[in-house]
Amino acid sequence: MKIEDIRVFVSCPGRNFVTVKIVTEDGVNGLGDATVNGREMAVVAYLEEHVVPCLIGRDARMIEDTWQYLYRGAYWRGGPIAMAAIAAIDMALWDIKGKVASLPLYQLLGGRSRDGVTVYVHANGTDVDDTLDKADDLKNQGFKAIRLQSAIPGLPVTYGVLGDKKDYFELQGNRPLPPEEIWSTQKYFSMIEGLFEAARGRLGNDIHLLHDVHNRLTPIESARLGKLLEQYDLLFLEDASLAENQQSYDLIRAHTTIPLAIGETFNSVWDCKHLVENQLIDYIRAASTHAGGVTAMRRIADFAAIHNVKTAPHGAPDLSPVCIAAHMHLDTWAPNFGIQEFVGFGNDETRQLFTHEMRIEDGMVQVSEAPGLGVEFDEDAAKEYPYKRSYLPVSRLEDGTLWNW
Ligand code: GCO
Ligand code: MG
Repeated sequence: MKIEDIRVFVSCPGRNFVTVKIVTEDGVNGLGDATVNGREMAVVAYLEEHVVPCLIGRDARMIEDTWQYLYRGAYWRGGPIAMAAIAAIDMALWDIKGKVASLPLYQLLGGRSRDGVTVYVHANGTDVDDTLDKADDLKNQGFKAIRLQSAIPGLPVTYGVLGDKKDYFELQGNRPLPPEEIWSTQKYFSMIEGLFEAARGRLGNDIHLLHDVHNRLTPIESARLGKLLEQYDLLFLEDASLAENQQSYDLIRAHTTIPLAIGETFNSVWDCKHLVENQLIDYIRAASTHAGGVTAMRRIADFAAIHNVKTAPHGAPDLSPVCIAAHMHLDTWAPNFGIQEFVGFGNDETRQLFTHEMRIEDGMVQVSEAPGLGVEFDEDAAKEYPYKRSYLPVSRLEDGTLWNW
């Protein structure tokens, strides 16, 4: 079963998605997601110039060997661009294998381990009351876990807070140059405990609460935050501090029992090694698109399992429905699955380009039973939504110093 053609599409149904389609000589096709937010065209060049020519004519059934060929076989290993390219090829080959076997991906991985995929959704508001109004609404819709983010008083904008924008697509889809945002740790600390105190008062204890710091704190500040929020029983604290220096988490862990989660920008199992091996985190949040596809996610999940770490894959709107489907299959299978981040299946335009049968029931996503990933991509409709350059914002301290993402 030879690979006959590999096509790369960049479409912007509100925000950019890089989609790979592999076609075999037997006419079976598979889809992969290679979207790297704000760096989309770098992945396209990597794929078209350095990956596609090497794969034409290879056996589409050899998923593992193709993964090793692209990763181990390259002198310049790893990094987000190369790993997104490998990821998309890998997802598409798993999609093809599922279609050939007439089985949904989760069945190929080992079958179902649970009834459905419990998700955490986002409530973000312009102040504490607004955030909790939104959280209340999500709770009433049946969601069991909610991530709370509130605008920081005294700062002009807060990352991830929608303000007057109707959704993440409107917020993030059209920034031809990176906007600059201001961060103040002091102002953040003046509101964050109040948000969770009010949340427990209003939402009760029968709901999981989460919070994302987006790496804005130093390790000792994260330790302080963990201690402050411990009493509000968070499911986890996400991206408290950067883990470029993975030992930073030794320090955070030494001070607080708050469960810790990280990994949405990790590119391989090596990025998780110290954190997982030393049980410094409780949830690993790697994403299929950025860590090297289904093959890599399976390896990370198994590695995490033997160290009592659960999986909680990234689910932001810059992951296309192809990646979301891959996650739902992995989550349905992984024995050590924890929770899945979920922001819906995209705006109307995205749902027109990517069709699937995933559905939400009682705070859980039910994966599609269609063979492979269970997503179809409308190539013709995609032409109506061409690529538009768009960046994430840049963060500075109040004195102008460039700060962490
Ligand atoms: C999340 C993430 C996103 C990221 C985005 C960057 O947990 O949802 O932190 O908000 O910032 O995916 O591309
Ligand atoms: Mg995050």
